[in-house]
Amino acid sequence: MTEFFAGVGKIQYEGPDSKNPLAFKHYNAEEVVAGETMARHMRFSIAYWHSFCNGGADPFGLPTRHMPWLDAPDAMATARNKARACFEFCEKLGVDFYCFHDRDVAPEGETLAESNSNLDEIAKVLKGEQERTGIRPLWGTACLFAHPRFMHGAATSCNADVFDYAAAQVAKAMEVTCELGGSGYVFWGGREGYKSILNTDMGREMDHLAKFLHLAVEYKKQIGFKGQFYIEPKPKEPTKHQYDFDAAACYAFLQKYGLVEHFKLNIEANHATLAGHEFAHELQFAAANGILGSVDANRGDTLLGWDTDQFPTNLYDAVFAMLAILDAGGFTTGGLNFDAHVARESIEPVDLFHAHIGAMDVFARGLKIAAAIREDGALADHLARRYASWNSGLGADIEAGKVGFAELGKYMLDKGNAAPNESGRVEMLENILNDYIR
Ligand code: XUL
Ligand code: CO
Repeated sequence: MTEFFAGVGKIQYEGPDSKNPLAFKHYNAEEVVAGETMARHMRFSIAYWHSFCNGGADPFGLPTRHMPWLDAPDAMATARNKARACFEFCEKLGVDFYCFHDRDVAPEGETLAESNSNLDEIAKVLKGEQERTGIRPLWGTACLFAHPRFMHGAATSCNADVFDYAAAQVAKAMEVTCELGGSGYVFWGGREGYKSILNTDMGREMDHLAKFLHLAVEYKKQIGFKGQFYIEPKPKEPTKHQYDFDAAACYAFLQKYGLVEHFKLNIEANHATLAGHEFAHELQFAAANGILGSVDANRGDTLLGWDTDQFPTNLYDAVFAMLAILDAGGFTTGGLNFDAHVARESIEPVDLFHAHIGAMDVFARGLKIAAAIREDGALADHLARRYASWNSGLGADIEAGKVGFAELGKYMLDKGNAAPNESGRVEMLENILNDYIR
C-alpha cells in the first residue's frame, strides 16, 4: 500500500533538549501529569478537512500544497486515499482521534441518495482503518455551508426544502458518526446567520434553528447515538451576523429553546478572538455554566480580522486554556481538535508533522504549567482570599438568600460605609504566572 508520508517514522518523545524537529520535546503520551496520562488529558484530534482536503487555496490563488493522496483517478479513489493518508498520519503522530465533515470524507453525488451511498462506502474504509489502528472520531459533523443550496442558510434558510435537505444530511452524518463510534457530534452554524436584515426574518430563522436542533435530539434517541452534541460558537464569517455568536449567545439560545441539557459547547480559539473575547474567557464562561464540552485548538492573527485557523503556538494561551480545562474537571467526551491548516507556503507533506508536533508540544507545556500552578495553589489561594467576605456574616447571608434589600439597607445604614477594598494585585499575579512559564 502507498505510504503517503514516506521518510517520516513514528514521532517519538525525545525531551526538551532534543534538536530533532520531528520529535516531541514536551508531549509524552504516557507521562502522568495531575493524575492522568497526557494522552488522556488532551485527547488530541486532527481535523480531516484542513489536513487532508484543504490545499491552501485562498480568494486570490490556487492550492499550493503537495498532497499525493489527492492524485487518484476519480473522486471515490481520492476519498479512499485520503482516509489512508489520515490514518497513516495519525498513527505516526500518535493521535487517537480525528474529526470530519461528511463531505470531507466522501464526495457529494448528483443526488442525496448517491451522496449517502458514497459516504457509506468510505465509512467502511474508515471503519477498517479504525479497527486496524484503534483511532476513532472525536466528533463528526455535516457540511451545511459549502454547496450553493445553502446560500441562504441550512436550518435557517428561507427555503423549507433546504431545511429538509439539511435535516436529511445531518441524520445521515449522525448515523455514520454513531457507526464509527464517535464520541460526539458538532453543530457549527456555517451559514446560519444573515447578511442583510432587509431580507431576513430573524425571529423566525432562530425558531427554525431551534426546531432543527430539537429534531436532531429526537433522532439521536431514535438511532441510539450516545455521543455528546456540541454547538460551536462563531461570531462572523461566512455571514456577517451568525446566530451562534459566542458562548453567551449560544447559552441564551439553548436556554430559551429548552435545549441546554442536550448540548455542550465546542469552543474554538480563533472564533473567540473574532468575537472580541480571549480564548480563555469563552472556555471559562462555558465551564462556569456547565457546558464546556470540547475545544477546537487553533490561533488567529491579531492583525487580521478573519478566521486564519493557524496552528496554536502561543504558550500563554495554552496555559490559560489548560487552567480552564483542568478547573472544569478535564475532558469527558471532548478533546483538543486542531482545527488549523498549515500556511499556504508550507507545501510539503512533512509540514503537517511540524505543525502538529509544535501544537501538541505547546499544549503539553500548557498542561504541565497549569498543573503546577494548581498544585501549588499559586493563583487559587489569592482567589479564595479575594472572595473571603462571602464566606461568613453578611456575604454568606446574601448567598443563602437570608436577606432582602430592606435588611441590606439597614445593615449599611448601621455600619455607615462599606469595608475598604483590597488590591486586586493584577501585576503580582501576572508575575506569578510568568514565574511558572519557563
Ligand atoms: C469553521 C469551523 C468548522 C467547524 C466544524 O470556522 O471551525 O470547521 O469546526 O464545522
Ligand atoms: Co472549528
